[in-house]
Amino acid sequence: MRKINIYFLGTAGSGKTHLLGAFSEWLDFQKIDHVTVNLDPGSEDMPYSPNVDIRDYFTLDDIMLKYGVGPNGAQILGADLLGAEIDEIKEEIDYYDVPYVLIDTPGQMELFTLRRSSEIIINALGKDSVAVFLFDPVISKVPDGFVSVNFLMASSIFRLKIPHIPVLSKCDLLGDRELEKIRSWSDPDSLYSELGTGVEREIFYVIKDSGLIHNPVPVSAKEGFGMEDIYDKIQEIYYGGEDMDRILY
Ligand SMILES: Nc1nc2c(ncn2[C@@H]2O[C@H](COP(=O)(O)OP(=O)(O)OP(=O)(O)O)[C@@H](O)[C@H]2O)c(=O)[nH]1
Ligand SMILES: [Mg+2]
Repeated sequence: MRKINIYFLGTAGSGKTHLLGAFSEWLDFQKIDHVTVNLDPGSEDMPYSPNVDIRDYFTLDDIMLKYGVGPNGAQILGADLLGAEIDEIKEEIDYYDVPYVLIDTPGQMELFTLRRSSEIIINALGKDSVAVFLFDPVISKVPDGFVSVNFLMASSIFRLKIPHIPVLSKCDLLGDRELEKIRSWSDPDSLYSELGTGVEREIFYVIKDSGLIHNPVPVSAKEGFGMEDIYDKIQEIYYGGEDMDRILY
């Protein structure tokens, strides 16, 4: 069966783990088969029980003990060790004959996006891959924060070379007016009028010309909304006959 890998990516605490859990519940409800994979060795108190779990191989505590490093060093080593375990993880995933693989990534996104192991993982698990990229609402509700997260997503696209679906997570925390404002920023002119002068405007011209500004899909793991939108976007990307380059950039 064709498997589509769905990576949940975003800044620390943006809601990756809970969104994966909510999306998995929604798929269960729709009777759509899938498998959940946790690639975060530091994960605790998860809202779902992963079918495949990197913590069965090692945890951050194991790494700190074994290599005598602190929590930050352990995160970096953990990201690199992930790449070394990927063949066994793939074997575990392949045991399930399902169309969707939901993959939780380590807390700090740069551990996944900027280190070489991500390339090894994506290549090993298969080219039918998509990233659900979370915009943290607390960061994204101010114009320069919104632009900065767009740059982070651009860097993730640049690095991973897979289609990205931008989502605005934890939308239940935003008021209607805040949400409306964020949505209005998909129109560059509206964003321009809210940015400061100087370097902010210089950067604005870069992103306006490159088409880097994306309008994230509002979702909430807590209230369970937006799941169908994520699913529809994945269908569009993989079964809509779109040109992949156009979707990527
Ligand atoms: N109100 C609200 N809170 C949420 C939602 N999703 C996640 N949270 C909370 O946000 C915090 C972080 O959520 P996680 O899902 O652990 O985020 P993460 O990106 O996986 O975090 P790390 O892996 O630690 O970087 C937790 O306290 C969650 O309860 C949501 O949809 N609404
Ligand atoms: Mg997490």
